[in-house]
Amino acid sequence: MDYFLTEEQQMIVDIASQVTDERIIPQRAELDENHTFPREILNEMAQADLFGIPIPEAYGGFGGGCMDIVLAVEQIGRGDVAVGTAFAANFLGSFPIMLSGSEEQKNKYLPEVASGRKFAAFGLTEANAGSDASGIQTTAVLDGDEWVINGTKQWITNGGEADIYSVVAITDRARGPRGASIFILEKGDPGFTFGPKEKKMGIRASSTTELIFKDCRIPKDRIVGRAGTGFITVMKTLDISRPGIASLAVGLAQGALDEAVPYAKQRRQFGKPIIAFQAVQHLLADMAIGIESSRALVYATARHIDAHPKNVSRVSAMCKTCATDMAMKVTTDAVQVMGGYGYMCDYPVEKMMRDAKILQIYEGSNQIQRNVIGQELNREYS
Ligand code: COS
Repeated sequence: MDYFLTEEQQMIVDIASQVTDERIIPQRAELDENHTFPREILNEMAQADLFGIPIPEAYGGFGGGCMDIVLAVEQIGRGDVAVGTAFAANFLGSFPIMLSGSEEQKNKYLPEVASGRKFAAFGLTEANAGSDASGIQTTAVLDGDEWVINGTKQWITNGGEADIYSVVAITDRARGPRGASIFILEKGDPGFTFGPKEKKMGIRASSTTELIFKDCRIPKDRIVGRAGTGFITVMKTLDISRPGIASLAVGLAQGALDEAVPYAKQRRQFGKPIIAFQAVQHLLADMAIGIESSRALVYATARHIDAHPKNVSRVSAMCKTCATDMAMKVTTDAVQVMGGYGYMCDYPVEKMMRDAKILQIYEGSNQIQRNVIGQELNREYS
């Protein structure tokens, strides 16, 4: 389908697609098997200027919008959701600085991310605060000219690999969500260490660790925005980041269809290729319908966010939920089309099915997304 991309957008697609076909797809099985962080590939993506996509031009980026991000991320996701996750987490970690950071913070950190010299990450989740994001326990206390941070963040993408971390901590517990603040942590800050790499069902090449803060002292000016505004910045960050997860899902599902159709054409049973059987054709047709409808929604959402960046929670939640549920179904059906071969690690679809699951969970479970949508509907029709 023609989505009327601009010349620049088509260029983003072409560059991301080339990295995917030439570098990611040939290596993805090995990266997954060995749980290897794809630093080399990410460095190449940085050299191709993909890291600068959403960073404003004033800070060394391309000044692109949500639509530009989803186009790049979709292509990377077509190759490997683990690489796509490691890539997109740089934007998740940078959005708080872009949205609420000081001029000094933007000048110091954003050019490093845009060039890919430094990787970024986002630290919100804790052992007892996942969906209940405002229930975090990590604290930050001002002591003279320094903040002292204590607590542990869990399941942080790019943990240990990133250099710059946007971390959420409580500065005033009595104020609930209005008592949370965001801080910029740098790898190497005293009292800041990492847990071991988690072993995961899927996206094994991406790094997931704890961030551990024990009397970690950072300069006073590392707070992002005013104290107490952190939760709102977190919510705004997730609103603009979730379409990226949706586009990973669209890419992943496209990758699964790209495996399933050629297989169905060459696999012969009962004297003919299995694609000649209507049962298989219908599975493939439903996969194609799901992918194209999700892609259309993701692009429409991204364009809406670029045109109207305020109050985008509902559209963002809708596209994340729709596309990631679709990707789970499409990758499961790709395994079904390929039968016993699909279940074997020799073919990529079993990995795709494992990778799909996290998309329904991270950056807000799809149940939380439905809450956000439902609550807005409740307000709209009151
Ligand atoms: N944009 C701006 N402000 C927002 C917002 C948004 N999208 N969503 C909520 N807020 C504001 C609210 O208006 C409220 O402000 P006031 O204090 O002025 O009333 C404040 O934030 C708290 O909102 P709410 O009461 O809805 O917060 P809850 O604690 O009930 O949180 C949700 C509910 C669902 C919003 C939240 O817990 C959530 O998104 N959870 C999922 C978190 C997540 O994605 N985790 C995964 C992270 S991995 S990267």
